[in-house]
Amino acid sequence: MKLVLVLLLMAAVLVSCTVSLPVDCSEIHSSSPTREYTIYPTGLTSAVQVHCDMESLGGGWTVFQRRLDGTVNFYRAWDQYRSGFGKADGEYWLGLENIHQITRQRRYELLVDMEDFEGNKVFARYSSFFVEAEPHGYTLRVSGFTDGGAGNALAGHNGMKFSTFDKDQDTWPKNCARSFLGAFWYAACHAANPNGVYRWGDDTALFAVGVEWKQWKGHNYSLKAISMKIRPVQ
Ligand SMILES: [Ca+2]
Repeated sequence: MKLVLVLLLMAAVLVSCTVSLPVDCSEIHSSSPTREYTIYPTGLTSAVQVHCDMESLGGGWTVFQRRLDGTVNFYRAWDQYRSGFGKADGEYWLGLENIHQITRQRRYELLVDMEDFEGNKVFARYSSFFVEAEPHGYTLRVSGFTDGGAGNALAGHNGMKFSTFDKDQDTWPKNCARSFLGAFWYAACHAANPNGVYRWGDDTALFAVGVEWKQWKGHNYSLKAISMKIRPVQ
């Protein structure tokens, strides 16, 4: 009898722990600092480290893409973009499956923060962001643009499937990922190339291969920093 009670108590504790596991950064206490946290997109066995932005526009943002110093190679294959790579305290990609699993649960908004090498900072905000399941090519659904000075570089990427150099799902006869040295929801091909080559500002040697947001700095300026982050819509 005593053993049964102990087991029941343990089960209750386990259930309450499971219930309180954060799915994303919005479920981590709002007074917590901006840093790395563990989230659980699909329950107990799905732990993954992310950078939580607890400051921008009220905080609670889960960063799924981050460039800041060129230390991580982003020219990677499909499997890597599917499952994620890099480190949560530096440059990283959270992974398409995680992004899909998080955004399928509730309605999310997207914030894209960026900075050039002169210290200027702008952003683009979208009131709706969703990534479809893998059988649908992890198609991007983004809308409801608000301009924070960056311009709307994602307009032409809405409705596109994700492409890597070894998985061409773009709408161009050639391979966008190979030609522009990144991986993204390419069309034919891009106005935003956040996973392109980190190349320290102005560079015209190779066309449109840098970390770019065309509507702000054009196709030959590679940004110093960019981060893409999501938060449930209240
Ligand atoms: Ca193609």
